[in-house]
Amino acid sequence: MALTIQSAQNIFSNTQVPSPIPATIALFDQLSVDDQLAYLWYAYTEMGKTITPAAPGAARLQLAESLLTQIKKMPQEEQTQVMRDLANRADAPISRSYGFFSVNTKLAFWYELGELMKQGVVTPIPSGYQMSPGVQVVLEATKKLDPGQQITVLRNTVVNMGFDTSDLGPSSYPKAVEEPAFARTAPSISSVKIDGVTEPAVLSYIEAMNADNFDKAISLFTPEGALQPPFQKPIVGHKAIAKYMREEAQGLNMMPKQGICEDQPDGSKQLKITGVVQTPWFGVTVGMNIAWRFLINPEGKIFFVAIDMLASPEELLNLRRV
Ligand code: 45D
Repeated sequence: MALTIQSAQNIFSNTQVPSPIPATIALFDQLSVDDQLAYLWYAYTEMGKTITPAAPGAARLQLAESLLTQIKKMPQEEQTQVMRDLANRADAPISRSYGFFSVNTKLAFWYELGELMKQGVVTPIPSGYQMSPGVQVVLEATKKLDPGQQITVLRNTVVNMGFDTSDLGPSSYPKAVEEPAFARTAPSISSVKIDGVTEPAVLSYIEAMNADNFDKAISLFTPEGALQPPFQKPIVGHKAIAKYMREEAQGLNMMPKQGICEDQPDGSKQLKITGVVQTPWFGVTVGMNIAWRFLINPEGKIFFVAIDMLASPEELLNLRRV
């Protein structure tokens, strides 16, 4: 029987625990725009007491510079309007330019805006703002998340802001810009060991990803293979996966710890591996507990891999089907 992405998505589904991240984002989505901006500012500054992202380098900031320069020159009410437009995904000039940014440029933009807010150059919260009780509810839900989950919520809100440019024709795209590379915080481990797993495709995948060798990682996939990032639809085919990895998987430090491998009658294998991933934005200070669910075809190629955020550290050991 031919492997399908749809059935691959469900492997090990009965070992999965629902993550509290989508529930938190759903609460956030219900807030009014001003409440959303206030929530984000409080959540970001609260989180900043224990963990702060690494400052983006000058090269990355440069990609956001023209927008930041415009915002700095604006009177307070206009600055607030820009942020409302971003949160509303409005079709306004700055919100539209932002919509074309890569994930990491969006994060760098907000990082710098946050610095300007701390310096008093940009206003964090609309003047005369009155907090509604809903903000407190989302803040309380956020406090219960671990740091890896908190930065995922923030990243998600940053990614979703700005005008949605995905439906615009290619003729409206600005010229693609070369993204600067992340400096690696830790030397990549050259021989990966995962308790319970010897599958060569999986070990080679982790090794390649830890060296940002995306060509090597892609070569391990079948041509119609797919990669499903947390809370997203599968990304299908070598070209699309390569583009995604170059934009979003650079500088990650992947530390798989243990896994199980189940041989299927058709010669394919299903593996679930749990471990910790660090993002170059936070380095060793934040570990994200994740699972990889691999479907390896009978020829030893990756047909499918899903990356899931785990609900809790206990889930790291939750490999068996019940
Ligand atoms: O005033 O095997 C706000 C894949 C607004 C690849 C702000 C992967 C208000 C395959 C925005 C709040 C990539 C899928 C200010 C593995 C406001 C693979 C500023 C997994 C000032 C394993 C906010 C990778 C700021 C994973 C500056 C799981 C926020 C990667 C900054 C996860 C937030 C990476 C930052 C994550 C968040 C990175 C920098 C979750 C970064 C998060």
